[in-house]
Amino acid sequence: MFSNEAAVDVIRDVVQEVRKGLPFTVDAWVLLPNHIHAVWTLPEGDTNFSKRWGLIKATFAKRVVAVGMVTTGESLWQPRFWEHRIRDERDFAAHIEYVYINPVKHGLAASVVDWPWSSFHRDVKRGLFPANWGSGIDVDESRQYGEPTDQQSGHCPP
Ligand code: NI
Repeated sequence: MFSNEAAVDVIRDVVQEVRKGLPFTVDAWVLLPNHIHAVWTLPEGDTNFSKRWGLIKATFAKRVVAVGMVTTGESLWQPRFWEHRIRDERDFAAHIEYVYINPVKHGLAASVVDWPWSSFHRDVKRGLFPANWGSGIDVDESRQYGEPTDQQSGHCPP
């Protein structure tokens, strides 16, 4: 789905809209053809991650149908998501790095900077990462990051 440039614009708009009603900070996110990885910070005392994600999914589905990109919003999304609460600064940094290196891990880009649909570019502008970041960095495969399994991947229409 997110290999489609128009769909990328829609999801970006929808996230902005949802954030107006239910604030959260997008610390990092990456859009991949059949899944998304994101690190969010919710307001103090608010842990309602699922409500936000549900609203994003529902609004996105309605929107892409409305603009005629698809005929039905059903089955646009895998009916699962994986959620992990960040434990500390180190865990936070590890997850952000995992998000940014993901297109390389999935074989979709040769280097992190080559993947356009990532907040990595924003963070480079902010001086948080060098533009050439990611070469020589190994993903810790022993950790669980909620990647879709083979059976689940490809569920979304291309
Ligand atoms: Ni992934």
